[in-house]
Amino acid sequence: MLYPKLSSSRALIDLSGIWDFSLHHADEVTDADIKNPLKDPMTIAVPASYNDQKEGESFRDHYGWVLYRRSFSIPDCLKTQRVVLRFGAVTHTAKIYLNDRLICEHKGGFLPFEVEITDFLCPDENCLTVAVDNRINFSTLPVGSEQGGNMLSGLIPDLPGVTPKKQNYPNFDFFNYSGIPRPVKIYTTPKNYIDDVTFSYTVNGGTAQVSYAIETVGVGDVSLTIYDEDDKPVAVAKGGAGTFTLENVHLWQPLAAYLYRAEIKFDTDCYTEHFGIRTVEVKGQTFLINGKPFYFKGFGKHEDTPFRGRGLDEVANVKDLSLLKWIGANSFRTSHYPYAEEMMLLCDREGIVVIDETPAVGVNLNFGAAAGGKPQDTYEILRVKEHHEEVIRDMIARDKNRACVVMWSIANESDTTTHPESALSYYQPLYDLAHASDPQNRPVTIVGVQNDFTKDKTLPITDVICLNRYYGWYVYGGDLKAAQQALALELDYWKKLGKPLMFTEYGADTVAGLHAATPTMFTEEYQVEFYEAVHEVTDRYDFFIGEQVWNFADFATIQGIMRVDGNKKGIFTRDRRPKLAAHYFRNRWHSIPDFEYKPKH
Ligand code: GCB
Repeated sequence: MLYPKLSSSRALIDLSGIWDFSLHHADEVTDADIKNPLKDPMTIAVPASYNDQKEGESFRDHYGWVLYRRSFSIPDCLKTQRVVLRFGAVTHTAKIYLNDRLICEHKGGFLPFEVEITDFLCPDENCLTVAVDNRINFSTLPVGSEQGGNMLSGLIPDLPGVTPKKQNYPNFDFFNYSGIPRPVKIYTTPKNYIDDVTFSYTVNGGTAQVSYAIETVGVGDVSLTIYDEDDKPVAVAKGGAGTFTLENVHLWQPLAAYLYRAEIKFDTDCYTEHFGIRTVEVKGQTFLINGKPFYFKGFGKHEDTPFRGRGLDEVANVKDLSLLKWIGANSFRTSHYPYAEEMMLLCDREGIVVIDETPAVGVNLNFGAAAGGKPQDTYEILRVKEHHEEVIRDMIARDKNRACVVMWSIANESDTTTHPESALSYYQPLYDLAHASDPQNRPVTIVGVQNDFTKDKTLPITDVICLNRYYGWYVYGGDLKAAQQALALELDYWKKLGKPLMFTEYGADTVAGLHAATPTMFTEEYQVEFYEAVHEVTDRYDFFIGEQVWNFADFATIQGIMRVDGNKKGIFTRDRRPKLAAHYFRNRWHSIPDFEYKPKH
């Protein structure tokens, strides 16, 4: 799906601003709810999660539907065009009404969707209502517990006469921020229009052979001109699909981005797509970018800032990438859902390497909120398979042209060891689907939870073994010697598989400002010693090709006895102040090259 852009043939109207808003207390939204005026509407800012915009527990933790409403008019000069309403994301389920008529529904809180509204428009004012449901359960991604109990506090007791508040029970460790977190836009196109653009390529020496496919609707001729960063035309092509050659190709490199600009024309429509050229390949136990062994230095992140929750915050995005560079990092993972397109475009421009993750988190009924009692077969009980296929396809369709994306993560911390065969038969087709959906055929991974790895049949099918490991925190907390021994045992095991391995998470909760001469858990000194201890081990293994720390910054979670005002594993605080460990990493990462750290040369 194309990102909406202004061009000589397309207009773009941003509906960001203050909308009317109300909490809805019934299980369903009816036609009458839509036809009647909102009861005592509140003001709410879009785009942003709503939860932290007003006070009160019943507001922040609201369970179920909310209604957003605003009016708009379309300028007369655009009325001969095709008009499209587009949502960057609505979390988690959306029903879109225009002038009281249901025009679109969407499930899944982290990917864009759009609907053509040309024929539904009124001549003057139009009334747009967006109903949003934040309920999570066994059929949603991320997964919510249906048994009650949250990730961090275990099961809620069921006692006669006690009525616990109605709430979501996330089977994941981040706050269930809800609403309209990404921009709502209207764009127009001519009646004959460009619908999608895809690039893939091979690089041989200094020459790139680029294949392209332009999807169009209507009748007309397609042509494209490619410009370099000096605005010089370097290739032209005609027809809806084909190839062109780029001589002396300027590659997109980590931290040295280079983007070509494709000006695409179809009949009277024009669209501009920027794209970088770089190759990615897993070879033996190395991860090659542009043919050279790359070492991942960076973080798992969250879209999480004060007041906005998970709402698009472009200032925070720019700042975060600046801090990434300051600390010597080169990459991050979009844990645990696809991030806003604006962030992906920014990473393409800034040369930041991205592992792009679906919202498949909590696919694990023997861990967290859903755990309790005897071991269960997650894949027999959950009802997420089709939706999981959908988010893989949609994420790849959205981000396929982004040079910054070097690997797809199709899930975080699924249960792969309680019923190893069930997990394998669930994931093998999804892994194949991800490969088949990607025109650039990037590596595909499934991020593994700390478990009895010797039983795991799923992780070994992936291209890079990505592990979340908490030796020295959840396992052997406060005993870093034992943590090192256990970690070495595990790395010795994986080494024999013949694939590259990296950490996609490792970390220790740390309260900023808490110090101790003799380090203990939660102090800033312990966080530094934790990382020193882990690196002493991982640096010994050549097949260990990357370290992504958990987490870039402290972030909001549901309340629970394991979290003091959120998850505190950040290397930065939530307001982006460095903890002691940030200076440790700055030292370490600026002395580790992006390429050829492993295997050591
Ligand atoms: C994990 C999860 C992440 C949590 C983290 C933690 O393994 O993938 O979502 O926040 O552990 O801090 O416990």
